[in-house]
Amino acid sequence: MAINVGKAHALLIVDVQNDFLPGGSLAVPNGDEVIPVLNRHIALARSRGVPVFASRDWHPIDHCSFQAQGGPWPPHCVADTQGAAFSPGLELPRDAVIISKAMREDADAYSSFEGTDLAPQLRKLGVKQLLVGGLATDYCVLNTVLDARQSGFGVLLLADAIRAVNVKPGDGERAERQMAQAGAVAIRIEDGLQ
Ligand code: VGL
Ligand code: ZN
Repeated sequence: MAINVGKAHALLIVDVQNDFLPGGSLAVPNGDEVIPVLNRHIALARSRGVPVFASRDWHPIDHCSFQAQGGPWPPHCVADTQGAAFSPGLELPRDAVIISKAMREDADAYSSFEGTDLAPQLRKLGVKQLLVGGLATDYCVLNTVLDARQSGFGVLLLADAIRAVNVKPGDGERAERQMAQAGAVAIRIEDGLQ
């Protein structure tokens, strides 16, 4: 299954931030394993002139999703902290478009489309299909992919460049099934994107 990457594609890297990586406050198990795979996709995207988008969870210090406010999560990805920074190992191009989300204290947003201008930016560039990878499979990747499909974008899910939190065992696999049901096509690096 050779897949030609080019016009009408964009690469969307979801939340590859220090707090979601080993040692971070909300570490996704093996989250760091997505980085070398994503770097290969970044290199391919750059060689084809494919735009690269990177979303980030960008919370205020008293965000409603934090346990102190009754939310489910430890504090993570507080805006302008080291924990919210992209992994230094991720080779983001200088002209990558950064999409910040969940910036309001009273609302969470797992999807990179929610409360952002991602969809209009993609449409303006003529993007029809997204290559999506990052963290975490069962939260922000899942919701981003479902919104992408609802917004009419095709999705190639980079299945070897995602990892799950798995609060409940099997959450990641369930999320992958849900994305497939919504029409996302799972691909792996060995499928030979070119
Ligand atoms: C995420 C939990 C809380 C994610 C963000 O990026 O998947 N997960 N906030
Ligand atoms: Zn969050």
